[in-house]
Amino acid sequence: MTSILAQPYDYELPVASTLALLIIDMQRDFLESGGFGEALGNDISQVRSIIPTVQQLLAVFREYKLPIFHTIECHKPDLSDCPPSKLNRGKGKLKIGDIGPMGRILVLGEYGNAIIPELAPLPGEIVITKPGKGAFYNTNLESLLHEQNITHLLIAGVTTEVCVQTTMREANDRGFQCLLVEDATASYFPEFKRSTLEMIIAQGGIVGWIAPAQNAIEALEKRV
Ligand code: TIU
Repeated sequence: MTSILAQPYDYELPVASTLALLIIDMQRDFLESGGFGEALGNDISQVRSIIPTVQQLLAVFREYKLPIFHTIECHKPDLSDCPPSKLNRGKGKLKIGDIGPMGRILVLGEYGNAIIPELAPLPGEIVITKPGKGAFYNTNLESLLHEQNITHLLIAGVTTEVCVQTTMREANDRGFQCLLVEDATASYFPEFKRSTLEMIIAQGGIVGWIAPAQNAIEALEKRV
């Protein structure tokens, strides 16, 4: 049995391939200028800093042929899956569905909605399109994970306190053992990232574990 040196205590890695990498919303809409993140008034430089670390994790999972899931936050072109509460939230100059510099904001199939080229999925890697913040809401992610007997998730992506945290809590409630890779997740607000990491591991790991990518990579190297 191998474990990842983690907080609040070591995270035990399963022996069989019941571990997957879940990369949340590393899309142009959140990481590049002219997307949804910037339309909400955010500075995108914070979130771009994790790209090399997510690339490193992705490379290790690919090398060891472990399952990889990517998610995309998006809506249908007719916005029928975007409730008014989400559509009308905020006072930005561009709303979901409006035409921005990278195409329609947060709409599936638009240039700006795609995963950034640095982390583009390869054939065989599953891409979950999700209308909510959590990756389990209105998606088939849970059944796909069960089909592959996945019980353990290493989670990365953006933003830590919104889609990543929501997804991790949803996964935790569904019985998955979740570890958030702390240097492979980012927020537009560093203080929100810090608080989220603290919340996850408080109370004996009420939501799960956190560890730096290097600890996870070292454990995976020992495991295979
Ligand atoms: N605004 C913000 O921080 N995040 C989102 O709207 N979606 C995700 O976190 N992916």
